[in-house]
Amino acid sequence: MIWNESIECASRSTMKNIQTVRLKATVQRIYHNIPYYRKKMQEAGLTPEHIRTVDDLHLLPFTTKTDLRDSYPFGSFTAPMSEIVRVHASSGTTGRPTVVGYTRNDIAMWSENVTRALCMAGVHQNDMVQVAYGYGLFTGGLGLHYGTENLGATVIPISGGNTQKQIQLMQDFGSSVLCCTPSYALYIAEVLQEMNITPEDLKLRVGIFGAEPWSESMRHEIEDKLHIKAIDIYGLSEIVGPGVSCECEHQCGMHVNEDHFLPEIIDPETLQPLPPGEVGELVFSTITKEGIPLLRYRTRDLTRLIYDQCACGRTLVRMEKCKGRSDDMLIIRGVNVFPSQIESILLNMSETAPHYLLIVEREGNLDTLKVQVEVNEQFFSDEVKALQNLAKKIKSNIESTLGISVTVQLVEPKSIERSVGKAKRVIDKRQL
Ligand code: DLL
Repeated sequence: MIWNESIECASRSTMKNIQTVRLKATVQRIYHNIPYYRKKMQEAGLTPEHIRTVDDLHLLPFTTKTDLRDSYPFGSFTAPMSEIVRVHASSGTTGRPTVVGYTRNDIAMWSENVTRALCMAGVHQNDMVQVAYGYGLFTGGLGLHYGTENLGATVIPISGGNTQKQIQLMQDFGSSVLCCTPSYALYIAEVLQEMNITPEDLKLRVGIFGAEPWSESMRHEIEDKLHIKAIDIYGLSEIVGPGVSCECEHQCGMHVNEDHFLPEIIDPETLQPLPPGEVGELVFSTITKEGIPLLRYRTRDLTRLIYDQCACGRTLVRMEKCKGRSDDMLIIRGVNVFPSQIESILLNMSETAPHYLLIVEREGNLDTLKVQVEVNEQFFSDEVKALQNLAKKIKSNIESTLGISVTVQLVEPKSIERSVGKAKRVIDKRQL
């Protein structure tokens, strides 16, 4: 089912007209309410009148996380506090959190987008949706919650953690949809196995997974273990939370709700827009938000946009699965390394479990990369020689892909810490 067919299947020219009207209104709103952005526009010699169509978007200055931090907590809001009905915040790893305020209309707009995402994933009113994303300042739990209610399906607001109880409710309530991070989905699969419960004992059909990068190999792993269709959902608190984009049942890129969020791809070095189809940094402008609209917000996420028509009939532009973040990219001895590349190699080997940790250190002037990976149960009981050979094989697979030397440390099954939210896969000791 397509939730909002007239928008989701609109022609490019209709979409551009909608975007133009909304972008112009947003530029006015921000110019007249946010001093730091007005200053940036003035420095670029711009007034709102210079933005005549959506094609003029590239003229506008960028907004960055630093702008939001500097205006902490409410300095980027363009609606009076009397109209703000909710705040969320992203913790971030350094510095102050980023605070996002929603008006009543913003909450309705967010729910509409999450409902579209659920329909893209093949969820319908009769579904029982277990929301195992965290509830609270993090947008995952409440975002999926409101979208599910808006669709008319049943929501189980269990939040993250307490895995045995998650599984018990899945059995007792017959949950058909699971929403959580992909790393938590894998952990749930592991606990199911320990409890001797098979996917056939459950009614799970669809998983809606996001909030962290995950590879195609990880998708296959989850689909095989839980016997579900694993759908990728994307979003960030600064823009709205989950539901900025989501895959449809064809699983070939996430449809961006571009009547609300305008995507662009730029070269993170030169900051120039890149031609359609090229990989670069994703930038979003919100064009309907009232609480905290943002123009050209740099997400740091790396992906590409796909403008071809999708088999589902939606014309909404798609963004490819994120390759990682420009600030997650490790530069090891001058070579760019994405954790997702290593993840794919490990997941394609039958002897290893999908749990790993990358540890980067500096010895003298030389960067070193250690890959800790869990060996799966059946293989671990094998002889030492076989383990040594396995470590060699992993090392050579990684080295031939990345072109740098690594050390591989095999660790016992279940020894790498599991997460119920976003997984931490990299420890970069060089920054300490
Ligand atoms: O993670 C919102 C969300 C909740 C999305 C639930 C999907 C599901 P933040 O905590 O602000 O918001 O983190 C946003 O997480 O810039 C990406 O780097 C990463 N991210 C989110 N979804 C995906 C995804 C939520 N599907 C940051 N694939 C973003 C890869 C993702 N990375």
